[in-house]
Amino acid sequence: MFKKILIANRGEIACRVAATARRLGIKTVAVYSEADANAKHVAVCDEAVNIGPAAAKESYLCGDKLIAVALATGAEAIHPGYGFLSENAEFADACAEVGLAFIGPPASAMRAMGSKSAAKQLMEKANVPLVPGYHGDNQDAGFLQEQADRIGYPVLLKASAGGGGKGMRVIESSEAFKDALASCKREAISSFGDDKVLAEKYLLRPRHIEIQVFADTHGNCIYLFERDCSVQRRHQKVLEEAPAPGMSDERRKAMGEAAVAAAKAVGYVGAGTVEFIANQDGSFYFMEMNTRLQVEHPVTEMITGTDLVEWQIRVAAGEALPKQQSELTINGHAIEARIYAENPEKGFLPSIGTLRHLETPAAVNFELGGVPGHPSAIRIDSGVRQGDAISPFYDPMIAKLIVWGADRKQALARMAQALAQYQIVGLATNIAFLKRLVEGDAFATADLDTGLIERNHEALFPPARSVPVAAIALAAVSLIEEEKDQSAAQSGANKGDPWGQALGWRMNFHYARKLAFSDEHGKQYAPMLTYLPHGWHFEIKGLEVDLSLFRQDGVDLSIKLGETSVHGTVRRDGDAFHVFTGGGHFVLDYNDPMAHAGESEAEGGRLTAPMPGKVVAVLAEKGAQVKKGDALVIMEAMKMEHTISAPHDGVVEEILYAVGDQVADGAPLLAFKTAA
Ligand code: MV4
Repeated sequence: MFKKILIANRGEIACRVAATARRLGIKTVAVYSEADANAKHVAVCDEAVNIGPAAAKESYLCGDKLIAVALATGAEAIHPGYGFLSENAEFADACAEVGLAFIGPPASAMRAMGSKSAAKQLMEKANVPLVPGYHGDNQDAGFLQEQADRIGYPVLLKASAGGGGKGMRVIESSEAFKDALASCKREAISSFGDDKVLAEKYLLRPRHIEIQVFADTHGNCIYLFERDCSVQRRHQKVLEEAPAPGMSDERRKAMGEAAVAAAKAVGYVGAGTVEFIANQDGSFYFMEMNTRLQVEHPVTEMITGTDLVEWQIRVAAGEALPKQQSELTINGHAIEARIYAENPEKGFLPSIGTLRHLETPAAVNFELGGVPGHPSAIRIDSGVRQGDAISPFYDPMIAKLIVWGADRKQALARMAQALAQYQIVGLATNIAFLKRLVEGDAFATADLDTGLIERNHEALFPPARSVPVAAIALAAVSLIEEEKDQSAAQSGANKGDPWGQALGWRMNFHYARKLAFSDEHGKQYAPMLTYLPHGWHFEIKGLEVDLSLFRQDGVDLSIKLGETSVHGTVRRDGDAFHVFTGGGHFVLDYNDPMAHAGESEAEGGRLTAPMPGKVVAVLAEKGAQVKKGDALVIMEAMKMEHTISAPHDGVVEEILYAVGDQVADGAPLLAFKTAA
């Protein structure tokens, strides 16, 4: 067994690998870019070495640097994680050349699965089922059209070198074939430098079902059942679960054996995933093989009681697989949700920023975990902690939330509950979206296919709703209590002395207060609170009730609102009150009447970045007189350009960024003064 390994990755997967290595008594070497000097993966490893600038091309993707660090630190093996160099055959070869074990498959297996069409030809020989189609070398337009006519429409054209949905065209009829082929080839050559395409029968409402396989160097190859990853958005997986709903034992065995045949056909060793596309009737076809450990591997670990990273390390060290096929069984059901720093309301644009507050359901549900003989109910794999930043350089995943239940229904309920307990302040997240997804009928009834999110768009993107009264009351109580504490502290009163506290607020505040909040959509809320001996009289929009605070533990408040008791957490971030209650997260901006006292009433303001991105053009100069609608700054985000224009006639007072600068979501781009 290895004594020391280098982890050639960052974020949650680097932490995941380090956790297993530690458990096995293997020392770990972390590598990090300049952007990651204080990252969690650096802290959890035994040693850490800087490998260069933030851009992955100059750090995490530099195979030669990684190998040099491994040799210098005395590591015997390199774990590549997923992404970066994990499926790079040249890197695996380079490791072997200097005597380092690559904790992954042989380079030859990666190469064999690298080309979609060549892989499909190999699979055909190995009797792995393929979608009816043509995946040969003949690229003559007339010949391909004959093939498409033979397959029958709709036909799907795919770039042979592609993957992840790029370079695909659905063709509905023979008449449409020629133009679609030309357009598909243009995209293929510009995206992959190779215009080879393959043609297949286009499946309607397919499911994505993948099989985890594992092979060792002793000739053993087994499958660890399936994962259903049908719930995707633009080819990004959103929810993954194991086992696949509706899977029969026979079908599971057939898919498992097909996956093992696929792995054996390319001399596979280590952890791999064979992806199938399945029809609603259960018929299935080989899509591709991922020659790495996958993001969603924890759901398989939870239902099989295995540690796949341990298996990877043992296999790379030459040991036989820890279990045989007959020793593996499925226990319960597991679901994974990927929690991302992204904004579903803004087309899922990444949200860059700092995790100012991070409360995970693991802490809340701690007592559920660790029951002897049972998998823990909740697992969180994350590479970030409170206070860490999500930077624009890497994937904006915050965490993987994985829950286990005795059955799917229980797992689903636990997922909804865990999402309701997740509290993040500082950046936009997809948590509310995930919650709607797991609570929606389509997912609950397992009506799965790759179009689920698009088909349920209305339910998943409901119109903005008003902030509930309970959340407004929590924010109001939190604000008033905080001011009371401050004024008590300022007047030197003893916090434990009720007279000191009472005097504190009686001297400083009116008998009644009207507060002004606004929500993220600009909607105004103006609750009025009148002091009573044991609380307040609370009025908002015609509703009048008594309100009292009956328990406060830091940011956790319990209030009585009329006859109902309400519990919640209120976290203040500047003027923003983040209220977490009833599984929802509401942001109320406090319009503090004192905060702007003394400032002039000057009309003017700042224009802010609508999303994180890069400034690609500055079209106005400092001091320029501009007309309403004039383009001032152009930003690029997600490969699209966004123009920031003058909101009124006025003067550009200051430009705060230059071309090439990276800007965070909401950052002021320029100071602008509206013409009088
Ligand atoms: C298909 C298909 C329908 N019919 N092939 C998309 C990515 C690539 N790995 C394969 N993909 C598809 N191939 C045939 N013959 C539909 C998809 C597809 C898809 C597949 C898996 C998961 C999500 C998907 C979303 C859209 C389309």
